Amino acid sequence: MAGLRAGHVVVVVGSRAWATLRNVPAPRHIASGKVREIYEVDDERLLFVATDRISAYDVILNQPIPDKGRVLTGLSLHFFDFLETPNHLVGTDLSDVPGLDDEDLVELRGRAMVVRRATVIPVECVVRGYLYGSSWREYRNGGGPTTEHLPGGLRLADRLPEPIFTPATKEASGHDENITEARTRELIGDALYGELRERSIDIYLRASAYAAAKGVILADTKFEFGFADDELLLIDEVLTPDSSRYWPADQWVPGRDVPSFDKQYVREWLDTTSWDRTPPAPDLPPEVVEGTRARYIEAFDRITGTSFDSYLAGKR
Ligand code: PZK
Repeated sequence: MAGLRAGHVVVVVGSRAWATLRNVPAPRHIASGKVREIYEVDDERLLFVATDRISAYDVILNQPIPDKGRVLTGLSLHFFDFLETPNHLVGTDLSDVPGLDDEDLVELRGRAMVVRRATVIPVECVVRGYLYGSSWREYRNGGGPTTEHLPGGLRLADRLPEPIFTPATKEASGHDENITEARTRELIGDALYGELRERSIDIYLRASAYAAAKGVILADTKFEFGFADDELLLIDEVLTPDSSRYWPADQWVPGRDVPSFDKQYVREWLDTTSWDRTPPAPDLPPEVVEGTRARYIEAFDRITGTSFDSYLAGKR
Protein backbone atom coordinates (compact mmCIF):
# COMPACT_ATOMS: atom_id res chain seq x y z
CA MET A 1 0.00 0.00 0.00
CA ALA A 2 1.98 2.96 -1.26
CA GLY A 3 0.17 5.68 0.53
CA LEU A 4 0.40 4.63 4.12
CA ARG A 5 2.51 7.42 5.54
CA ALA A 6 2.96 8.21 9.20
CA GLY A 7 3.05 11.58 10.83
CA HIS A 8 -0.05 13.34 9.62
CA VAL A 9 -2.01 15.33 12.14
CA VAL A 10 -5.56 16.49 12.32
CA VAL A 11 -5.73 20.14 11.41
CA VAL A 12 -8.49 22.01 13.17
CA VAL A 13 -9.85 25.16 11.57
CA GLY A 14 -12.48 26.76 13.74
CA SER A 15 -14.34 23.75 15.09
CA ARG A 16 -13.84 21.68 11.94
CA ALA A 17 -11.26 18.94 11.68
CA TRP A 18 -10.23 18.47 8.06
CA ALA A 19 -7.87 17.09 6.02
CA THR A 20 -5.61 14.74 6.45
CA LEU A 21 -7.14 12.87 9.15
CA ARG A 22 -4.31 10.69 10.29
CA ASN A 23 -3.90 11.19 14.02
CA VAL A 24 -2.42 7.72 14.54
CA PRO A 25 0.69 6.34 12.80
CA ALA A 26 0.07 4.31 9.67
CA PRO A 27 0.09 0.52 10.08
CA ARG A 28 3.62 -0.86 10.15
CA HIS A 29 4.60 -2.82 7.06
CA ILE A 30 5.56 -6.40 7.91
CA ALA A 31 6.12 -8.29 4.66
CA SER A 32 5.91 -8.00 0.90
CA GLY A 33 5.11 -10.84 -1.45
CA LYS A 34 5.32 -10.52 -5.21
CA VAL A 35 1.73 -9.32 -5.33
CA ARG A 36 0.63 -9.06 -1.68
CA GLU A 37 1.48 -6.97 1.36
CA ILE A 38 1.08 -7.53 5.08
CA TYR A 39 0.78 -4.83 7.76
CA GLU A 40 0.53 -5.01 11.52
CA VAL A 41 -2.79 -4.11 13.15
CA ASP A 42 -1.96 -5.11 16.74
CA ASP A 43 -0.37 -7.99 18.68
CA GLU A 44 -3.01 -10.42 17.49
CA ARG A 45 -4.01 -9.22 14.07
CA LEU A 46 -2.55 -8.42 10.66
CA LEU A 47 -3.86 -6.56 7.63
CA PHE A 48 -3.53 -8.76 4.55
CA VAL A 49 -3.69 -6.79 1.29
CA ALA A 50 -3.93 -8.09 -2.27
CA THR A 51 -2.44 -5.59 -4.73
CA ASP A 52 -3.23 -5.23 -8.45
CA ARG A 53 0.25 -6.41 -9.44
CA ILE A 54 0.39 -9.38 -11.82
CA SER A 55 3.19 -11.75 -12.68
CA ALA A 56 3.52 -13.65 -15.93
CA TYR A 57 6.27 -16.13 -16.71
CA ASP A 58 7.47 -15.36 -13.16
CA VAL A 59 8.08 -11.67 -13.85
CA ILE A 60 6.07 -8.82 -12.32
CA LEU A 61 4.63 -6.81 -15.19
CA ASN A 62 4.93 -3.02 -15.29
CA GLN A 63 1.19 -2.38 -15.45
CA PRO A 64 -1.17 -3.33 -12.64
CA ILE A 65 -4.52 -4.94 -13.53
CA PRO A 66 -7.18 -2.68 -11.97
CA ASP A 67 -9.25 -4.57 -9.36
CA LYS A 68 -7.24 -7.80 -9.64
CA GLY A 69 -6.50 -7.66 -5.88
CA ARG A 70 -10.20 -7.11 -5.16
CA VAL A 71 -11.15 -10.11 -7.30
CA LEU A 72 -8.64 -12.31 -5.46
CA THR A 73 -9.73 -11.09 -2.03
CA GLY A 74 -13.37 -11.66 -2.96
CA LEU A 75 -12.55 -15.22 -4.04
CA SER A 76 -10.65 -15.91 -0.80
CA LEU A 77 -13.58 -14.61 1.24
CA HIS A 78 -15.99 -16.70 -0.83
CA PHE A 79 -14.02 -19.88 -0.13
CA PHE A 80 -13.42 -19.15 3.57
CA ASP A 81 -17.20 -18.92 3.81
CA PHE A 82 -17.85 -22.01 1.67
CA LEU A 83 -15.26 -24.23 3.36
CA GLU A 84 -16.15 -23.53 6.98
CA THR A 85 -12.73 -24.78 8.02
CA PRO A 86 -10.84 -23.06 10.87
CA ASN A 87 -9.02 -20.12 9.28
CA HIS A 88 -7.32 -16.82 10.02
CA LEU A 89 -10.05 -14.49 8.74
CA VAL A 90 -11.25 -11.98 11.31
CA GLY A 91 -13.19 -9.72 8.94
CA THR A 92 -13.08 -7.01 6.33
CA ASP A 93 -14.30 -4.07 8.40
CA LEU A 94 -11.41 -1.61 8.49
CA SER A 95 -13.11 0.98 10.67
CA ASP A 96 -11.34 -0.22 13.79
CA VAL A 97 -7.90 -0.55 12.18
CA PRO A 98 -5.86 2.32 13.61
CA GLY A 99 -3.98 4.70 11.35
CA LEU A 100 -5.91 4.46 8.07
CA ASP A 101 -6.94 7.72 6.41
CA ASP A 102 -9.75 8.19 3.89
CA GLU A 103 -7.40 7.70 0.98
CA ASP A 104 -6.20 4.39 2.40
CA LEU A 105 -9.79 3.22 2.93
CA VAL A 106 -10.61 3.94 -0.71
CA GLU A 107 -7.49 2.09 -1.88
CA LEU A 108 -8.13 -0.88 0.45
CA ARG A 109 -11.83 -1.26 -0.29
CA GLY A 110 -12.53 -4.90 -1.17
CA ARG A 111 -8.87 -5.91 -1.19
CA ALA A 112 -8.00 -6.15 2.52
CA MET A 113 -8.65 -8.77 5.17
CA VAL A 114 -8.01 -8.44 8.89
CA VAL A 115 -6.49 -11.79 9.88
CA ARG A 116 -5.44 -13.56 13.04
CA ARG A 117 -1.72 -13.62 13.58
CA ALA A 118 -0.44 -17.17 13.42
CA THR A 119 2.85 -19.00 13.53
CA VAL A 120 3.30 -19.94 9.90
CA ILE A 121 4.16 -23.60 9.17
CA PRO A 122 7.12 -23.48 6.75
CA VAL A 123 5.65 -25.89 4.21
CA GLU A 124 3.49 -24.99 1.22
CA CYS A 125 0.64 -27.51 1.12
CA VAL A 126 0.14 -28.23 -2.57
CA VAL A 127 -2.64 -30.57 -3.73
CA ARG A 128 -2.76 -31.79 -7.33
CA GLY A 129 -5.66 -33.46 -9.07
CA TYR A 130 -4.05 -33.26 -12.55
CA LEU A 131 -0.50 -33.76 -13.82
CA TYR A 132 0.82 -30.34 -14.84
CA GLY A 133 3.48 -27.71 -14.18
CA SER A 134 6.52 -28.71 -12.13
CA SER A 135 5.02 -32.12 -11.39
CA TRP A 136 4.65 -32.94 -15.09
CA ARG A 137 8.27 -31.82 -15.68
CA GLU A 138 9.47 -34.13 -12.88
CA TYR A 139 7.38 -37.01 -14.24
CA ARG A 140 8.59 -36.55 -17.82
CA ASN A 141 12.21 -36.31 -16.64
CA GLY A 142 12.10 -39.64 -14.81
CA GLY A 143 10.43 -38.73 -11.53
CA GLY A 144 10.86 -36.42 -8.56
CA PRO A 145 9.39 -35.57 -5.15
CA THR A 146 5.84 -34.97 -6.44
CA THR A 147 5.68 -38.14 -8.53
CA GLU A 148 6.82 -40.75 -6.03
CA HIS A 149 3.30 -42.14 -5.56
CA LEU A 150 2.14 -41.92 -9.20
CA PRO A 151 1.60 -44.80 -11.63
CA GLY A 152 3.40 -44.92 -14.97
CA GLY A 153 1.90 -44.06 -18.34
CA LEU A 154 0.33 -40.71 -17.53
CA ARG A 155 0.17 -37.87 -20.05
CA LEU A 156 0.49 -34.10 -19.59
CA ALA A 157 -2.69 -32.72 -17.93
CA ASP A 158 -4.07 -36.18 -17.16
CA ARG A 159 -6.46 -36.43 -14.24
CA LEU A 160 -4.72 -38.32 -11.41
CA PRO A 161 -6.30 -41.48 -9.98
CA GLU A 162 -6.73 -39.51 -6.74
CA PRO A 163 -5.49 -36.12 -5.55
CA ILE A 164 -1.92 -36.11 -4.24
CA PHE A 165 -0.38 -33.99 -1.47
CA THR A 166 2.91 -32.60 -2.80
CA PRO A 167 4.47 -30.15 -0.30
CA ALA A 168 7.06 -27.56 -1.25
CA THR A 169 9.32 -25.18 0.62
CA LYS A 170 9.73 -21.49 -0.10
CA GLU A 171 13.31 -20.93 -1.13
CA ALA A 172 15.27 -17.70 -0.69
CA SER A 173 15.31 -17.49 -4.51
CA GLY A 174 11.54 -16.95 -4.32
CA HIS A 175 10.93 -20.24 -6.12
CA ASP A 176 9.17 -23.13 -4.44
CA GLU A 177 11.07 -26.39 -4.20
CA ASN A 178 9.10 -29.64 -4.21
CA ILE A 179 10.07 -31.93 -1.34
CA THR A 180 9.50 -35.61 -0.71
CA GLU A 181 7.10 -37.04 1.85
CA ALA A 182 10.09 -38.21 3.92
CA ARG A 183 11.67 -34.72 3.89
CA THR A 184 8.35 -33.10 4.87
CA ARG A 185 7.98 -35.54 7.78
CA GLU A 186 11.51 -34.61 8.92
CA LEU A 187 10.68 -30.91 8.78
CA ILE A 188 7.33 -30.91 10.61
CA GLY A 189 6.90 -34.36 12.19
CA ASP A 190 4.58 -37.24 11.37
CA ALA A 191 1.59 -35.98 13.35
CA LEU A 192 1.49 -32.55 11.69
CA TYR A 193 2.24 -34.09 8.28
CA GLY A 194 -0.83 -36.30 8.65
CA GLU A 195 -3.03 -33.40 9.71
CA LEU A 196 -1.89 -31.11 6.91
CA ARG A 197 -2.31 -33.81 4.28
CA GLU A 198 -5.80 -34.69 5.47
CA ARG A 199 -6.95 -31.07 5.79
CA SER A 200 -5.44 -30.13 2.40
CA ILE A 201 -6.89 -33.04 0.45
CA ASP A 202 -10.29 -32.62 2.09
CA ILE A 203 -10.38 -28.94 1.11
CA TYR A 204 -9.21 -29.73 -2.44
CA LEU A 205 -11.93 -32.37 -2.88
CA ARG A 206 -14.68 -30.04 -1.71
CA ALA A 207 -13.42 -27.05 -3.72
CA SER A 208 -12.86 -29.08 -6.89
CA ALA A 209 -16.37 -30.57 -6.71
CA TYR A 210 -17.70 -27.03 -6.23
CA ALA A 211 -15.71 -25.71 -9.22
CA ALA A 212 -16.67 -28.68 -11.41
CA ALA A 213 -20.34 -27.77 -10.94
CA LYS A 214 -19.49 -24.38 -12.50
CA GLY A 215 -17.67 -25.91 -15.46
CA VAL A 216 -14.24 -25.18 -14.02
CA ILE A 217 -11.45 -27.64 -13.27
CA LEU A 218 -9.36 -26.96 -10.19
CA ALA A 219 -6.19 -28.63 -11.48
CA ASP A 220 -4.07 -27.89 -8.40
CA THR A 221 -3.86 -25.48 -5.49
CA LYS A 222 -1.58 -24.39 -2.69
CA PHE A 223 -2.55 -23.82 0.93
CA GLU A 224 -0.68 -22.40 3.89
CA PHE A 225 -1.44 -23.22 7.51
CA GLY A 226 -0.43 -21.73 10.82
CA PHE A 227 -1.00 -22.16 14.54
CA ALA A 228 -2.78 -19.63 16.74
CA ASP A 229 -3.38 -20.65 20.35
CA ASP A 230 -2.64 -24.28 19.42
CA GLU A 231 -5.33 -24.22 16.74
CA LEU A 232 -4.37 -25.26 13.21
CA LEU A 233 -5.68 -22.52 10.90
CA LEU A 234 -5.90 -22.20 7.14
CA ILE A 235 -4.12 -18.88 6.43
CA ASP A 236 -3.04 -16.76 3.47
CA GLU A 237 -5.21 -16.42 0.36
CA VAL A 238 -7.29 -19.47 -0.54
CA LEU A 239 -8.31 -20.90 -3.90
CA THR A 240 -7.48 -17.73 -5.84
CA PRO A 241 -6.15 -17.88 -9.40
CA ASP A 242 -2.73 -16.85 -7.99
CA SER A 243 -2.63 -19.86 -5.64
CA SER A 244 -4.49 -22.30 -7.89
CA ARG A 245 -4.61 -23.52 -11.46
CA TYR A 246 -8.15 -23.06 -12.78
CA TRP A 247 -9.03 -24.41 -16.23
CA PRO A 248 -12.23 -23.90 -18.21
CA ALA A 249 -13.47 -27.54 -18.37
CA ASP A 250 -14.19 -27.28 -22.09
CA GLN A 251 -10.56 -26.35 -22.81
CA TRP A 252 -9.06 -29.44 -21.14
CA VAL A 253 -7.52 -31.95 -23.54
CA PRO A 254 -5.17 -34.52 -21.95
CA GLY A 255 -1.79 -34.55 -23.69
CA ARG A 256 -1.91 -30.82 -24.48
CA ASP A 257 -1.17 -27.55 -22.68
CA VAL A 258 -4.32 -26.18 -21.09
CA PRO A 259 -4.94 -22.40 -21.12
CA SER A 260 -5.19 -20.87 -17.67
CA PHE A 261 -8.39 -18.99 -16.90
CA ASP A 262 -6.81 -15.75 -15.80
CA LYS A 263 -3.39 -15.39 -17.38
CA GLN A 264 -3.72 -16.98 -20.80
CA TYR A 265 -4.83 -13.74 -22.38
CA VAL A 266 -1.84 -11.71 -21.17
CA ARG A 267 0.58 -14.59 -21.87
CA GLU A 268 -0.68 -14.81 -25.44
CA TRP A 269 -0.08 -11.10 -25.95
CA LEU A 270 3.41 -11.39 -24.41
CA ASP A 271 4.08 -14.27 -26.82
CA THR A 272 3.41 -11.94 -29.78
CA THR A 273 6.34 -9.77 -28.68
CA SER A 274 10.02 -10.64 -28.89
CA TRP A 275 10.33 -10.63 -25.05
CA ASP A 276 12.79 -13.25 -23.78
CA ARG A 277 10.97 -13.64 -20.40
CA THR A 278 13.72 -11.89 -18.45
CA PRO A 279 12.95 -8.59 -16.65
CA PRO A 280 11.85 -6.06 -17.56
CA ALA A 281 8.70 -7.18 -19.33
CA PRO A 282 7.29 -5.12 -22.20
CA ASP A 283 4.65 -2.53 -21.29
CA LEU A 284 1.11 -3.85 -21.71
CA PRO A 285 -1.11 -1.85 -24.09
CA PRO A 286 -4.28 -0.51 -22.44
CA GLU A 287 -6.50 -2.98 -24.32
CA VAL A 288 -4.46 -5.90 -22.96
CA VAL A 289 -4.75 -4.50 -19.41
CA GLU A 290 -8.52 -4.14 -19.90
CA GLY A 291 -8.89 -7.59 -21.47
CA THR A 292 -6.97 -9.19 -18.61
CA ARG A 293 -9.11 -7.36 -16.06
CA ALA A 294 -12.23 -8.67 -17.81
CA ARG A 295 -10.91 -12.25 -17.53
CA TYR A 296 -10.37 -11.89 -13.76
CA ILE A 297 -13.86 -10.51 -13.29
CA GLU A 298 -15.32 -13.27 -15.47
CA ALA A 299 -13.47 -15.83 -13.34
CA PHE A 300 -14.93 -14.28 -10.16
CA ASP A 301 -18.47 -14.31 -11.53
CA ARG A 302 -18.18 -17.86 -12.88
CA ILE A 303 -16.58 -19.35 -9.78
CA THR A 304 -18.68 -17.59 -7.16
CA GLY A 305 -21.96 -17.59 -9.10
CA THR A 306 -22.38 -13.94 -8.06
CA SER A 307 -21.19 -10.69 -9.61
CA PHE A 308 -18.03 -8.81 -8.85
CA ASP A 309 -20.06 -5.59 -8.91
CA SER A 310 -22.30 -6.89 -6.12
CA TYR A 311 -19.22 -7.96 -4.15
CA LEU A 312 -17.79 -4.43 -4.37
CA ALA A 313 -21.14 -2.85 -3.58
CA GLY A 314 -21.05 -4.74 -0.29
CA LYS A 315 -17.72 -3.25 0.70
CA ARG A 316 -18.66 0.10 2.32
C1 PZK B 1 2.03 -14.54 6.99
N1 PZK B 1 2.83 -14.67 4.94
C2 PZK B 1 2.99 -14.89 3.50
C3 PZK B 1 4.35 -12.98 2.69
C4 PZK B 1 2.16 -11.57 2.01
C5 PZK B 1 2.02 -12.82 2.53
N2 PZK B 1 -2.18 -15.11 9.58
C6 PZK B 1 -0.83 -14.91 9.47
N3 PZK B 1 -0.10 -14.78 10.61
C7 PZK B 1 1.20 -14.57 10.53
N4 PZK B 1 1.86 -14.48 9.37
C8 PZK B 1 1.22 -14.61 8.19
C9 PZK B 1 -0.17 -14.83 8.21
C10 PZK B 1 -0.92 -14.96 7.01
N5 PZK B 1 -1.48 -15.07 6.05
C11 PZK B 1 1.77 -14.92 5.69
N6 PZK B 1 3.76 -14.12 5.67
C12 PZK B 1 3.30 -14.04 6.95
C13 PZK B 1 3.13 -13.55 2.88
C14 PZK B 1 4.47 -11.72 2.14
C15 PZK B 1 3.34 -10.99 1.78
F1 PZK B 1 1.10 -10.85 1.72
